Amino acid sequence: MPRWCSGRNPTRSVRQAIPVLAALAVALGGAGAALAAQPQPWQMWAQPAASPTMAKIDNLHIYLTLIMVGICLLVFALLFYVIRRFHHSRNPVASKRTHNTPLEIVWTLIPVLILVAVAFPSFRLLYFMDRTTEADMTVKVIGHQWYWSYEYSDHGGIAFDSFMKFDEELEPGEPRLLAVDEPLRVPVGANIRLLLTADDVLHSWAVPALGVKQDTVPGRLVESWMRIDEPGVYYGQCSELCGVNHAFMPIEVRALPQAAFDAWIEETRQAQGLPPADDPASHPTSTAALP
Ligand SMILES: [Cu+2]
Repeated sequence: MPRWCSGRNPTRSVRQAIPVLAALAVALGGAGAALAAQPQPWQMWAQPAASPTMAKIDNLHIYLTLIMVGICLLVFALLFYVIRRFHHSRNPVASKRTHNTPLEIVWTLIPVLILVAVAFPSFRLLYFMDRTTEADMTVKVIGHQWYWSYEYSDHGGIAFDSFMKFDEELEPGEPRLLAVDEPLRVPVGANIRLLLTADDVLHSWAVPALGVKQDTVPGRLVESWMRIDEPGVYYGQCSELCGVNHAFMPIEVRALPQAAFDAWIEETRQAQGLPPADDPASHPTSTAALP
């Protein structure tokens, strides 16, 4: 028996490793398949898409990965062919050829076509993500050091701050460092225009399952949008380094059925002493006329 395995039975070691590898495979596969709107242990892929934007991002990702795999296979195949075919034992006299016009045209045209095939779906998705022309409602998102504020300008001017919950405040099942005291509540199936800004430094409002990641810039109002297809809770985090507590200003979005959302709006409006939503005075900052 060689020294490197002295005292150990290699067959037994392999047998012992099988359950560990099987558990690892289940964990990796399960993480990809689990319906989650927050990071999972051993997660390998993106969170399941919960918005049309994220579904399109997933599709583009798969498309680009296939192109990359094809290019890698071609390059490796050429590399191995050259190593073998032009080894000095098979090709003792090297070629003196300096150029080959047809070959050079081909190896210029093919990359150009690949770049065009990448550019068109990329730009189409960029414009799709950019804004919605058919917004059902508008929410203003404001980044602060180190919390978020939300304003519902179409719903009587409801506004509140959203702070991370400390460990001792967490309800059972709520994720640490992601749950907040006042989540952003939105109705399911509505096109929600997001108007984002910051009042001190750069922040970034990012929710992976919704495919939204938008820098917020002091003094500028930038636009994005989302539509959530399923009721649920979707977590995100500030994604632009903004100071010492950058890691502690998470984002929690709750998608509610329309009736539950309306009830919450009414309850919050009364709690904040705001006029009814159908009162013209309740739209002081309405953005409904935006293009
Ligand atoms: Cu930050």
